[in-house]
Amino acid sequence: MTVGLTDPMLAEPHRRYNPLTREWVLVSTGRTKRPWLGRAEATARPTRPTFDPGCYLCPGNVRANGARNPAYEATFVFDNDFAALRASTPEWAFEDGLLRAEAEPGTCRVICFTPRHDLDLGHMTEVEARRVVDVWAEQSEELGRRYRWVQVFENRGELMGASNPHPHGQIWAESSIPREPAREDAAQRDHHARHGRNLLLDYAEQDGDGPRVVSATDDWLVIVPFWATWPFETLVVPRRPTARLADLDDVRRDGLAAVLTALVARYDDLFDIAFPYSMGWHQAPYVPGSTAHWQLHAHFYPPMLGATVRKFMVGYELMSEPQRDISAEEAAERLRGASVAAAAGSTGA
Ligand code: H2U
Ligand code: ZN
Repeated sequence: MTVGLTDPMLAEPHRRYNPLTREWVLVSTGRTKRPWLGRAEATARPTRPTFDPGCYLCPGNVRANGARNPAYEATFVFDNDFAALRASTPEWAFEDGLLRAEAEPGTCRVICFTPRHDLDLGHMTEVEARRVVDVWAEQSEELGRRYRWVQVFENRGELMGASNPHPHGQIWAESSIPREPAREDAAQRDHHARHGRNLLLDYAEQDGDGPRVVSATDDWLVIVPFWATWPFETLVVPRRPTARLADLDDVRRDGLAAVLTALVARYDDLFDIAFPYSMGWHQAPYVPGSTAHWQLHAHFYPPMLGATVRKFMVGYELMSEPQRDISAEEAAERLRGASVAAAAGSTGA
């Protein structure tokens, strides 16, 4: 028998299940009464020049390894000069009792989203953001011909380890399927085998018009997932079966560009800071066989609880399981209430 979730139930500490990773998260909403909550005094966002002669990502500038960037006019992709994975790594595997290792050939690239040093996804026009979507898709397909896993991601802000404010992201491609996508692959595969349907499409259908929705169009859903771990975590998911970025047609790519700029604008408006986050795409691994079980999606993991208060995944979270302090429903409500003006303004809408 299913018992309906009631507010009094949710007001008490409880655990929520993440069907994508098959892990639990502890939700302790009573802690929202702590004094740091509420909009902080507006902290002026630093304004950057459109071009910075000292920036290693701006057009025409020299990078740390001495290479010079071209005078690019839209997006620019280059091999990471300090790559964590190398295509030249020879394959090997080692096993001796409990000691196990294997070589990991791969490739790391950097994607400059725009020549403009001062822009970011939240302040781009939809045309500019659409170019980023196209580059993500093209790069994924190209690398997917050589590697099983292609990870597109962006670290935004110093707090998330971004080394430079110039709008950029990264792509790492590798031979193995790493932990997170391996878990998601297994969960989606099992769900599909059991129900003949796609896990995230089922989720979108069940939860796509409820209190956790941030924004929704015919093609896209932005939602604080029921099982969100990070305070203002969101999931961006297409509403129709889609395995990879490259499967998106023109209309859905344009739609995605609009959805992404609006989402980042909302994040920035929430506490009036350039909201730090790590975002990344999970798309079907490039392996032979059916991709019917896989649904393309992006995760946004921002660490902030307030303008100056960061959620640390430390003691209990590291040792036991993740814990969150505000409910997914409250986070969604606040994101819905945040303004998309920065994004809308840039298109003149
Ligand atoms: P992050 O800001 O997300 O760290 O990405 C920037 C990447 O750019 C980083 O991985 C690379 C760093 O290795 N990089 C270069 O490839 N060349 C440079 O001249 C500086 C930084
Ligand atoms: Zn720059």
